[in-house]
Amino acid sequence: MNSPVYVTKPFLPPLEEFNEYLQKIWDTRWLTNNGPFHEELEKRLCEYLGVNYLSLFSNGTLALVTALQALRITGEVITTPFSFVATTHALWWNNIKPVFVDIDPRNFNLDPGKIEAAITPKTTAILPVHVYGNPCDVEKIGEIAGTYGLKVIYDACHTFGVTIGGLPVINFGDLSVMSFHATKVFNTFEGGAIICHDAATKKRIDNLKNFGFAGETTVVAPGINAKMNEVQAAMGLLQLKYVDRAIGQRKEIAHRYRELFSGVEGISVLDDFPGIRHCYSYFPVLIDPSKSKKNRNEIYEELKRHNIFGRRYFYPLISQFPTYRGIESAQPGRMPVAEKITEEVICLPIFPGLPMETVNEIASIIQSCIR
Ligand code: T4K
Repeated sequence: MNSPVYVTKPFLPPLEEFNEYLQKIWDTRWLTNNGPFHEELEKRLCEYLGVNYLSLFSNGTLALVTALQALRITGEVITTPFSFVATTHALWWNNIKPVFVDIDPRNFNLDPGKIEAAITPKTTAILPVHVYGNPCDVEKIGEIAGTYGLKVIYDACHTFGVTIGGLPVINFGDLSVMSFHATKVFNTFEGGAIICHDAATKKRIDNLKNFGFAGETTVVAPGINAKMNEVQAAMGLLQLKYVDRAIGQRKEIAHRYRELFSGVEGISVLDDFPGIRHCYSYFPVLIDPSKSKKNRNEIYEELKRHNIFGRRYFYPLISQFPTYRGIESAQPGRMPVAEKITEEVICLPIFPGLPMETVNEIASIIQSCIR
């Protein structure tokens, strides 16, 4: 490959269109703190995503930290080790103990069958992740939460416009948190959001992201500065115009990879799940070392030699990082599925504009490593 091919490449709208928005920002001198583009984007995203209440954030991590504060989560929270480290960091920033539970081999999400055994009197919530945009078993998780009186906050940072039987996945649970980082399906350079179910909760979240201010002279909580600015919001408004097309292109790429890998022993892919509208944010494949000439790490290196930069999302597991490995639930051998998947997974390049010839080439390099 002449120029590097990364796991993703942010979609950007035509610069002329963005300039029109910038001109308005220059004219009004309204740069942040609930500016007109911020207000419009909240409204437009609610419409697009099919939700009633959404608060924009400067990034997904601060949205996660704030979501936990908004519900006053304390003690222990059950979560997955198979995610980006920000999921667990958000607990740490709130002085909450993460309790890691294994994942389901079918979708790599928190395994609901293993949650109950991890509940203690200190457990207050469950923080699952819809990894790669594939929905968790929201019904079962909801049932467990109901039985034990736990809150559910979904890390929905990989989902955009994903639906289950026509219902937005981000409407399940008490809160859902999204990321609009540059590497995501829908990006505002950096950005994020919390989705909630009622106006009072939105108000609390909006206060928390603005230092805890509830009006000009009252501070009701030790909030943080996590506001989305007008340049980010303008980018979001423009991205909305193109996002369906972008998801369509991702879908074509995912389908092509699947075709190319179908029937190849040693490599497995996740298929589309029935009844789900996917957003194809990542394209993970698993390399079975017992059936492949080269293992995942060797394939990762081989791709790099061809100037192709897949990523081992999520390796190592969060529970294996030095900062978290001392926790009881993180001990080796306790999460056999996650420990296996993290050694076998590699996410391949997928983004709008990735040429199909490149997809073919990536698949053929991998196939030559397997047989
Ligand atoms: N929860 C979950 C489940 C998440 O996945 C994330 C973020 C969060 C929470 C937190 O949300 P944020 O606070 O980030 O909004 C990236 C992203 O930085 C991170 O947002 C994302 N998850 C994570 C899965 O991936 P890195 O360290 O892999 O990023 P980086 O800089 O290596 O970028 C990956 C590739 O993308 C590069 O090799 C090239 C390409 N790229 C990247 C950027 C930033 C571009 O072409 N242009 C760019 O501007 O973490």
